[in-house]
Amino acid sequence: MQFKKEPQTVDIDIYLKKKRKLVDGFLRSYLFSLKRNNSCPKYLYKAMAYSLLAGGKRLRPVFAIASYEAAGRKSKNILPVAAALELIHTYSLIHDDLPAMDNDDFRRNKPTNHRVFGQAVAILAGDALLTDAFGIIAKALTKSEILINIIRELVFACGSGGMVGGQTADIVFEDRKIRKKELLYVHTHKTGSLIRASVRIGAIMAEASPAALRSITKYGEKIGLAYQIVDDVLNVVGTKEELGKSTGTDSARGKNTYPSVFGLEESQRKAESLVKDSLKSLEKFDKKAEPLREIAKYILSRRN
Ligand code: GRG
Repeated sequence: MQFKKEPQTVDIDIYLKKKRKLVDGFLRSYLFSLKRNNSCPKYLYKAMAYSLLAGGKRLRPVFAIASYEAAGRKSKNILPVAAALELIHTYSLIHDDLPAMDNDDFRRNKPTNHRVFGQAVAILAGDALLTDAFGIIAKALTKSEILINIIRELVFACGSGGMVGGQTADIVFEDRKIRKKELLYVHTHKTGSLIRASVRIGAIMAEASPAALRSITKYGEKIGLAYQIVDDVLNVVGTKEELGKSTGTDSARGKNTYPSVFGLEESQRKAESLVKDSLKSLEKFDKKAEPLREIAKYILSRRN
């Protein structure tokens, strides 16, 4: 989709690069501390580091940082919390790729974790990343009531009523015709809930007003759904080289996706309309929300 070219206050490519560098720096220091304290078995450490440093886009941490900035804060205190979101996301990808789930051989342009380390270690690496994420958050420099709210957000977003619920529904609904309401549940939970939580956590950490938090939540809901619709579309029209993972896998597995239910064009239209809505929800924000706005547009044009 082409948005009207307006004078850009933020170069989104530079912004994303800068924030990814910060997140990567934190992830490396976290891995270094695992290595140094000797209580994490070397093989487990290697499996965790393999997937964590495989070169993801770091979008969930960037969402949290951009939302924190949109709500008026600039301190580095958000960084550990933001990076912890990447641990959770990476855990979900490792488990999602397992033979019992999507059975994928490639992720982030590399063989999947279980293909390198075996299923048992891959499962455990995912478990360790998920658990350590909460350990990192518990040490974040913020008020204890804010910490509790952040943890509550994540439990809600990742647990049975969030990401794991969405993933379960996705698997249970495979190979049967799905209702549109069920497809919406899968997408908003499997992918949308962690993205929604990422922007909410940035705003909560910035102590945003209730009205600002509501607007950012709306942005997160729209953009979270748009993200998975675009992912579905790319699974059909993308290339393995660009995406770093196999394509055409959804239809081969009989998965219910936006293109399989609505067709490609309608799916693309829905993603565009969700991005428009997400931008609308930020109307009351000033230029500090420009990165959030630009990320929303980037999502429609992404090729990986
Ligand atoms: C609890 C056993 C158990 C499993 C949980 C929750 C879960 C498994 C899987 C999550 C579902 C999932 C992987 C959804 C797809 C979301 C998605 C679009 C992934 C790709 O994210 P990107 O594009 O990838 O941000 P990079 O590689 O850039 O991080």
